[in-house]
Amino acid sequence: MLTRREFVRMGCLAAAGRFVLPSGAALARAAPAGAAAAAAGAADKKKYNVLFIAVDDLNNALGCFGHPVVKSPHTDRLAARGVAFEHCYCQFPLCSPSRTSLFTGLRPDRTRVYDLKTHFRDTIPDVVTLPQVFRRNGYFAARVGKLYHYGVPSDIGTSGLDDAKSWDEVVNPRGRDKDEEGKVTNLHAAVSKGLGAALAWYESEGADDEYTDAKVAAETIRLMEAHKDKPFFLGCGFYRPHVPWIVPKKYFDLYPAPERIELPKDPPDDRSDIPAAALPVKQPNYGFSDLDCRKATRAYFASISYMDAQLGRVLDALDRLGLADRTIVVFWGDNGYHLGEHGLWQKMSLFEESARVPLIIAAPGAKARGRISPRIVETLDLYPTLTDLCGLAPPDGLAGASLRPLLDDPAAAWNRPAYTQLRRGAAQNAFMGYSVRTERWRYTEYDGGKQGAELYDHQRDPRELTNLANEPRYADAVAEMKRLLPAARGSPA
Ligand SMILES: [Ca+2]
Ligand SMILES: [Ca+2]
Repeated sequence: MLTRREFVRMGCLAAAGRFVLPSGAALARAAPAGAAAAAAGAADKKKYNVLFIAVDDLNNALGCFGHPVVKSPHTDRLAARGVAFEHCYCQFPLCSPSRTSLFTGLRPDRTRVYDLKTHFRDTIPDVVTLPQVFRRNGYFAARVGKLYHYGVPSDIGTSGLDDAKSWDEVVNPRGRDKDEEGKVTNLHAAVSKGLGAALAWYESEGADDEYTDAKVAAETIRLMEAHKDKPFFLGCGFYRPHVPWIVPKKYFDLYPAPERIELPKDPPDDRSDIPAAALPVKQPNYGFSDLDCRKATRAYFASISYMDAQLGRVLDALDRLGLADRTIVVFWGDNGYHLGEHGLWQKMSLFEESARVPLIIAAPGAKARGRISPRIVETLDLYPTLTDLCGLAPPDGLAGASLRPLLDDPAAAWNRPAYTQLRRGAAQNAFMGYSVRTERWRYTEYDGGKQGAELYDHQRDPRELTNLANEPRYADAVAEMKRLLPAARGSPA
């Protein structure tokens, strides 16, 4: 008997022409132990290209993960070619700290980048980034759009907080959306929040190819065409679904009227067991009406579908150029995104919706196709994964692990937890929150527990509605998770 979610997931992958097993749990039972190790042993030393696709503020609302409403046919098509990780976590639910951790392979307490201003070349000047390793091995490395941090939408068209050592060439597209920022419906207009942090959208009238993400796709395709005959590491950084949600109207029209968009149905007392430090915004849903929340959700979904269509153009070009069988395609999000769970929006929480990000890896030569991995992985695992798949020597001290065994057997034995942290408060009053996620539990402590702790049982409570941290009968689980927590800080420098 399949759940609805599994059915949806099977349908979208089957539609893409791939056989898929119904769920990670079923895969775990079906996969013989040791298969992964044997497959991993057959290392292919061929030089693969890497197409590294970053998507800003994308959560797991995607067809390939069983979302009942969102239309993402091209992301689903990519998932059908490889392994989709439904439990991948960012190391810090904010653009710059997350991306810095991913590109250096180090945890935030090693990079010491916790905000949107600090550059890692000021804190760890000699670190060798992921694209740098490829450059040093003769690859052409280039970036189109947002790979390292930059402010969206303010820095669109600039290099933002880029790292010159990482790239041979950079392209900073700028599209019609930049010229239409004044036309948005802005729910935060009254509090004059910057447009990069406001819930704001516009059902634009332009053609698909006029917007920044279409130009990201076009420039990525141009670079693939120009460099198809030698190994490349090509970063393709999409901007949507980061706000402002300015995309063509036809993508809004893919979705039901706002009145029919569903909001999370949390119990009224949900917040009663949540420590204040866990909530980035105290007022539930910023005080916005249900209808406005539904409109915002619809605009987020429309932006996903627009980004997805641009991804489709890049994937088409990959096939047209005959690059698909020698290019590793990685598709990742830098942080999750709340759409009203616990009354929260956007990011900067340690709840599942903010800490979890989509990750899809389609690697030629890997054994699994169109499968979902239930294992717990981290975005900083991408660095050792790609050096492993491409046969390059990684620098010492990376915090992650190669996901290669899971690309051959998505349910292979895997016992690594995921860590996500954030910083609350300003200057002297700042403190950290650390969260550790295993397949069963999420445990979070703020200021070493002084500002609260949370334990959620994902076997019974995947929406994290009941905090068990103070329940005596869960003392053993709390103790076990506390034992894992110190590793969140990473190994000493
Ligand atoms: Ca982001
Ligand atoms: Ca609760």
